Amino acid sequence: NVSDIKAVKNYLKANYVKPNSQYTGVAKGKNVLIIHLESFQQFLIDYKYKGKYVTPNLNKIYHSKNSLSFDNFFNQVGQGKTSDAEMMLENSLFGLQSGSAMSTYGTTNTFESAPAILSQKLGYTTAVMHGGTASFWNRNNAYKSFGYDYFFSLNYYKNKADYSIGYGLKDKIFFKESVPFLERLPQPFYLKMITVTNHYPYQLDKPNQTISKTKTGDETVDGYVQTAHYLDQAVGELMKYLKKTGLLKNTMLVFYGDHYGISGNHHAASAELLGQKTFNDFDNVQFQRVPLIINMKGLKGEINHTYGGEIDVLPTLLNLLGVSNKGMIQFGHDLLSKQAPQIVAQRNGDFITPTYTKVDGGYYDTKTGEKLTKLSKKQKRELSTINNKVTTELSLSDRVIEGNLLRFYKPKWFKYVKTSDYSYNKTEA
Ligand code: GP9
Ligand code: MN
Repeated sequence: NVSDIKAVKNYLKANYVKPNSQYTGVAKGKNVLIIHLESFQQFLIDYKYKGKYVTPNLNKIYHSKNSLSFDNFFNQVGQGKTSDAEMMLENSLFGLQSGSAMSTYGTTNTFESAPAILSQKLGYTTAVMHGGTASFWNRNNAYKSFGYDYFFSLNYYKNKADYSIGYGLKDKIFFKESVPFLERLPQPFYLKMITVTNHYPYQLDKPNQTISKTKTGDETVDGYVQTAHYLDQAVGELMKYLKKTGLLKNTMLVFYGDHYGISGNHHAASAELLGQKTFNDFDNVQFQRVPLIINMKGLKGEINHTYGGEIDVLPTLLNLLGVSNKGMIQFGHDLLSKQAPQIVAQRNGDFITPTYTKVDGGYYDTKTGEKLTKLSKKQKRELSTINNKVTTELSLSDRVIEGNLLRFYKPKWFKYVKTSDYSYNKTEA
């Protein structure tokens, strides 16, 4: 109820992190194209298998002088997987301890999401393109609550037997068939394109297997380099198109890996992929890092080592677009801020900071990977502060979602989204 939202507002106000004014508005008026790299892990960047780079296109974008590439960026999803990533990126609200927030609360909750903010503040046209079925993760309803103008799901695409694999259209076909929709999008647009081919168990038809499988003997791991390579080729084709059409000149690209691909149950295979003798829970946290790459013509790029996560993407993008998120209920902060707290909460209460990593209840030294068994008084104090912050933010975020608290509070300028204003199916009038 109303007093709950007051507690949330007071906490966020007290912990507000000032965005980096050097970057405020540098992307103002640009299109925003979010490219959701399904199950794409950071270790793939610059990774070679049998002397061949697995992801040459993304490597090039990662190292570009116009890219802000975050190499200490972590996924923070829970059981909601892709939908938790979407909930975080669109709202800077965490997914839930169990289940999918987007499925359970996406239809009925009030949100103040990226599409609504950008359309109300800056007149953006907003859209999602995804070669999967519209109802998966309740997207067809949640996107209306988020205020997306358009949602091009599988029923908008030409689909034939060998066009799809796993959860939807193969990425190269998806990107290619998205072109007519992209071309008709009024600018400036905020567009999210969701890929699927690089998804467990990483199957791919022979003609598309253009890099050999790894030989760890773990069949759900050995296909990963093939589907990652395929996704990278698809990204390469999309970049060619964006260059040819001039869209690269006026579009800020945001690539992110939504969560890990190889789960924590494949330590032996993961060790082999990395050429490591041992591989423990701490190694797995490093291994499951995902990339965040913000690429835009004219952007002063760098490899940015700030520790952050998916909860921080929206505040970072809003600052780049010149939109202040002051007074908004967002649990993340600008990753470019000099005051970034660098505490990356995990949905289960674990966390990563530049000094400490808490995983499965154990503490490690983030720099050395050494397990901390005897904690000094100072370490105990620091760790209890961090634990406190993590559990407080997760529980406040849960209260916002489970209590649907945004219906009690909005910034003055924000107009609540009416889901009945949106319809996505071609057949709907
Ligand atoms: C399906 C796809 C599922 O639309 O997004 O991805 P997942 O949540 O399983 O990673
Ligand atoms: Mn996913």
